[in-house]
Amino acid sequence: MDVSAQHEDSSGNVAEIGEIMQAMAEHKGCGTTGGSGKASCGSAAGQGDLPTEIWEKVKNHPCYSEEAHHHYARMHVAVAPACNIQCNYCNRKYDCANESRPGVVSEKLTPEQAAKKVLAVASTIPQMTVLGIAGPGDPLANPEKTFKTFELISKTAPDIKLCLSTNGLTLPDHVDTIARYNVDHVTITINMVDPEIGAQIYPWIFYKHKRYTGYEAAKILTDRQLQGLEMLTERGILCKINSVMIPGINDQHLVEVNKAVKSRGAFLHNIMPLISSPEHGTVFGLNGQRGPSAQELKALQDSCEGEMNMMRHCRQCRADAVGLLGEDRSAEFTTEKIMAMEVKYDAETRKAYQAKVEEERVAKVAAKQEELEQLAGAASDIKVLVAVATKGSGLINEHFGHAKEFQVYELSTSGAKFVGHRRVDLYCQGGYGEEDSLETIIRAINDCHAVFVAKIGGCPKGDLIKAGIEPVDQYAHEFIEKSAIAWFKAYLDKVNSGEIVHAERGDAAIRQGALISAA
Ligand code: CLF
Ligand code: SF4
Repeated sequence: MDVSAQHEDSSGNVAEIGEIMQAMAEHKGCGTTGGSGKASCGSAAGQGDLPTEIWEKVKNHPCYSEEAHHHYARMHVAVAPACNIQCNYCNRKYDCANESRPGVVSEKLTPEQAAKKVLAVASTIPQMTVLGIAGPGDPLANPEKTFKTFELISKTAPDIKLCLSTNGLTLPDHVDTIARYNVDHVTITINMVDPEIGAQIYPWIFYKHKRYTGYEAAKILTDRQLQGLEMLTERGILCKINSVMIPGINDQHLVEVNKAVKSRGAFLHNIMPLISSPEHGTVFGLNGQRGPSAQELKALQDSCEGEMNMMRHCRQCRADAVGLLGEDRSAEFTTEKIMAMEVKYDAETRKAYQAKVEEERVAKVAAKQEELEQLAGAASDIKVLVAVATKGSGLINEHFGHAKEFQVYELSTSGAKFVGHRRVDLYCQGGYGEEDSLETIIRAINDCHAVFVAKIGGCPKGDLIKAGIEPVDQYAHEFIEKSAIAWFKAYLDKVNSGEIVHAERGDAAIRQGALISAA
């Protein structure tokens, strides 16, 4: 790989982009974990961990920074309907499953409608910092619509970061255009680097006016994906790799994929679970191909973490998603509603709002550091998972019955580390608790020792305790990490004094099925 491109950092030093990309890929510590020096979720990297130029690019991108995803929102515009390959986990009736959960359909837009939508959302949600194009097909199989949209937005809202997600087949043909439009973040879905395995995932591709199948198709696809990745990283464009974990097909192989993309300068690797059920009408759904369990997914992510930054907070968003990751406000911004809206784009208001968000972030990190100091010197190999109900801002601020997902943190003497999230069915159905939902919630967080909530009723409390999961509401509306560390310290004290015996928990289920928009 030619990494001769150079740039100047904020201190005036000229650095090799290749060196910086390598430093990023090898980044293992996370200053925000209390300086334990232990490898941590790379996407949780803080200001002190990354070169200034890279930090500036990721600090308010909710996908490229785990920490930012509690505070900043992204939006997608569904301007790209066509696709040039077939994945066995995709049904073309729906959005591109490389980013979206299968079974989700987005409202398609023209570039002009998309530009108006971006301004409408940016005016309503000042913490929306990133515009992504991720489907419903492949953005680079629809290059005119994709780049026209970027062009319109870069003129009217230049403070919004541009982001793109692609299957990579035509990527090498578009790298110069991507750079020209200042698209600073590109995701490539890479599920294999071995065409034998690829042939089990991709039945065909359409390339240079010709259809290819089997090994030949997968060989072309992998070559083009890796070439595109190299070309982007040579230009200093941040690349994230999405991989779908398909047990029995590519689960072992993804370790090889991780090495291949790391060596080509990828910044972040996002291993997502296959979501597969017969009603999606996909090849994998119909042939009974299962997705991984929560433990299987975490074990693979953990095994790749020593190699490079791993993303664990992906929500497999729909192609017209709007809002914080994990919330879906797309129904507030339908074409009909947007066209009727009078939009006033005020960059200054957005800036002022974001300055307040930054203050909140600083307070959160300080609170965590303070709590971590209390844990300093504690020696224990115990690691536990806890689930958290949150509406955002890094706070425990959601009621158990209103949670549509739980965030999962791993607690150890190194601190609290975000390791994933679990989507669940709402427990509270307007005044009463839904017992069936409670069962699925318990299955979804069955690997957790405790669940942190702002509030919880007596019934679910009792059932959770019976299932061995401690409901914790004493930290309502406080910062997540600080509270979780305080709880963990008390847990260790109880174990050490013999008051309780630490026991491992079982596995948990990743919920299958499509996201149903709440709005
Ligand atoms: Fe969208 Fe993707 Fe950009 Fe993010 S999503 S194009 S990088 S702005 Fe993010 Fe959504 Fe996961 Fe994608 S959580 S599906 S990783
Ligand atoms: Fe479907 Fe996306 Fe694969 Fe195309 S690239 S077949 S839209 S999952």
